[in-house]
Amino acid sequence: MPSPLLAFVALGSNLGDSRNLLLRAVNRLQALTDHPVVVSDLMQTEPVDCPPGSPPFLNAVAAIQPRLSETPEHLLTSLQQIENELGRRRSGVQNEARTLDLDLIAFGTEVRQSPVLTLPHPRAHLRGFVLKPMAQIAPQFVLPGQSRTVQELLNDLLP
Ligand code: PH2
Ligand code: MG
Ligand code: MG
Repeated sequence: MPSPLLAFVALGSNLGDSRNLLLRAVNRLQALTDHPVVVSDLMQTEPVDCPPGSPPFLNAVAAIQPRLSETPEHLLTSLQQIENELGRRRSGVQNEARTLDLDLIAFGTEVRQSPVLTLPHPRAHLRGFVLKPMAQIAPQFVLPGQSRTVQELLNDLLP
């Protein structure tokens, strides 16, 4: 069997009841696909590039098998809708504490460079808080444009 096309979504929260918010977000992701969502453990991580004093994050990565009609742009819109419905408010401060952040990391082999969407996520391959949970569910996945697997990228980050 050829491997199915998968989209990867990074989940993050460092405001409010983060565990509950991430679990509710996973439930909402399940409504976007006809196949079971695969989710990593929820992992507590230190804030990276956030304002001083930012609370720790709870992060996870989910893999979904998009419906045949699904596009990266439409999936992104659905993710933003879930963020908003679960209480995301934006003040304009970069990387401020947030109830829920849903980032589209990859959509199969799709590559995008548009004002609304960059695929794969431009910093995913550098971020332990993405690579560690992603390595749990898709260690052999190669992000488009990378030559190393997610597990290898994670190993490179570890001391
Ligand atoms: N998200 C960011 C910036 N920094 N740090 C951690 N640990 N987890 C995140 O999800 C995160 C971050 C931008 O969205
Ligand atoms: Mg983010
Ligand atoms: Mg985001």
